[in-house]
Amino acid sequence: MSVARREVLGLGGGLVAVLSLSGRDVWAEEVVEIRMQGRAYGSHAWFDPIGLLIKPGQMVRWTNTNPGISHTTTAYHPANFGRPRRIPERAKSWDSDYLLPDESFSVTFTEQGVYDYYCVPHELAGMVGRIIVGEPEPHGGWMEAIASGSGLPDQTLKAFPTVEEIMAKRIVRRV
Ligand SMILES: [Cu+2]
Repeated sequence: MSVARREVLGLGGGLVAVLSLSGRDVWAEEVVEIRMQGRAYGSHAWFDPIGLLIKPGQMVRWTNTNPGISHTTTAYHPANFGRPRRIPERAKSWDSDYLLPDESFSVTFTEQGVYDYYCVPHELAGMVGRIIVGEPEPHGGWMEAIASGSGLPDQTLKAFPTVEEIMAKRIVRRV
């Protein structure tokens, strides 16, 4: 009896979660969730959603929902393995280090702009993400930095959703 009830509640919860992922509601959430997912053996791995538009002061929480596989959320920043900076100049870098299944890592975003990040073991498999905070000016320095794409492998660059797509949809998913 209690098991059945839990299943029903679980279904309902899933429905609510899907609805709350609609673009309009993400602005109302205090914490926005990104799931780290993948297939067995790491042959394919991704962040869901891959693109996100949030307001300054909102928190993003990554959770590894991939059984048996570890992931990271790591900002493109010289502080992380000397990678090129692809976050706003005044923003703080982050690196979750390896998250085991069911572990989470959170970042609160205060500086406006575009933030690109990746998963250390799955960057070449296209496991990257882009978060836009606020409404960045179209001619700001960050836009040029993103456009130049210096120092990233082609297959990684191709995986990012465009700034325009994120601005239009607020949430971009690839699955
Ligand atoms: Cu990964």
